[in-house]
Amino acid sequence: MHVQHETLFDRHRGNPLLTAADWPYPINTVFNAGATLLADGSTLLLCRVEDRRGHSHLSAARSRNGVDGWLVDPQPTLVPDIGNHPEEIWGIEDPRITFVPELKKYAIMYTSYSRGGPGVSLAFTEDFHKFERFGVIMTPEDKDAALFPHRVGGNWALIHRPVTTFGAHIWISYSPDLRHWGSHKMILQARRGAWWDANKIGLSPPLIETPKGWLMIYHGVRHTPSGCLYRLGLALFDLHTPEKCVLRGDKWVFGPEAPYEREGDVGNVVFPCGYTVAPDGDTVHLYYGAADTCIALATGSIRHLLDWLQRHGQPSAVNLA
Ligand code: BMA
Repeated sequence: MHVQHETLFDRHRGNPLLTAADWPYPINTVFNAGATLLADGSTLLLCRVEDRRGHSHLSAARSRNGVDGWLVDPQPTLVPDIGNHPEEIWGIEDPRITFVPELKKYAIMYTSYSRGGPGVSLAFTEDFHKFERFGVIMTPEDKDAALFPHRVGGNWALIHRPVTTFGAHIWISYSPDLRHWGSHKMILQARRGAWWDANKIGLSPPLIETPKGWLMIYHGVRHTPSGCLYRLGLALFDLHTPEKCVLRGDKWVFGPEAPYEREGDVGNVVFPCGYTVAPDGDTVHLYYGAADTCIALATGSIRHLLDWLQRHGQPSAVNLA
């Protein structure tokens, strides 16, 4: 008997939702979009758009139902501002959006591709038309960052993924004012050897706040003789002490299978940067870049994800030794 693996995310039958053909101006590819619900209940994707130079900018696409009828901004929405921000010289990539009720603004953490490598930049917006840039908040090499929606123990908090000679692991940092960051702590470590998440992991979309804790969907990168494999795993962090990993699953839960995930500019990549939660408070719409070429949607249930972690997860301690 062949026992199937549990399916935690269902691909939308309309996938891919957005491709270069949907763009009002010539582009190479569109992928890795941040996502949020707007005040009127519609969905906004802030898409990473790569031009034919190889540089990326961000463009907004809006839809009533988050599935179809996308209206893409006629011009790029947020473009590198090289004059004021030389760190954006080779483009801006992979945005993660967090609505911050205290500020009544959306925070956007994105990768600024500088001569020194990728760093983490922060910008705020109220409407996705005008943006206020805070510049680089984590120096290269660092990426895969997202802000928490509210303060934790009085301080702002952010997840990010600095790269050191010791590997690419997930860290948390705190700030009193969103500009000065410290109290850095590694919170989730890449495994070693044959594991699907060996050597290099990173936050995928922003954390999902649940009564059980902060639910993290993270990517693991497996280097194979025919290239990298990007897959997703789950971890849960303590609600009040988010540096404490309460549960981590051993197995990946979503990986490249569909043709649009297998083939593209960078094949075998699923890379979500955003999600929205439906009015039922449980259904999560995960928007992901597929093969660095298009944007796709998979749907899951927060309850099922937590339930899976409860059954398959274990506490995971960081080992700095
Ligand atoms: C990562 C990021 C993502 C990209 C992925 C696969 O390092 O740069 O933007 O989707 O590689 O190429």
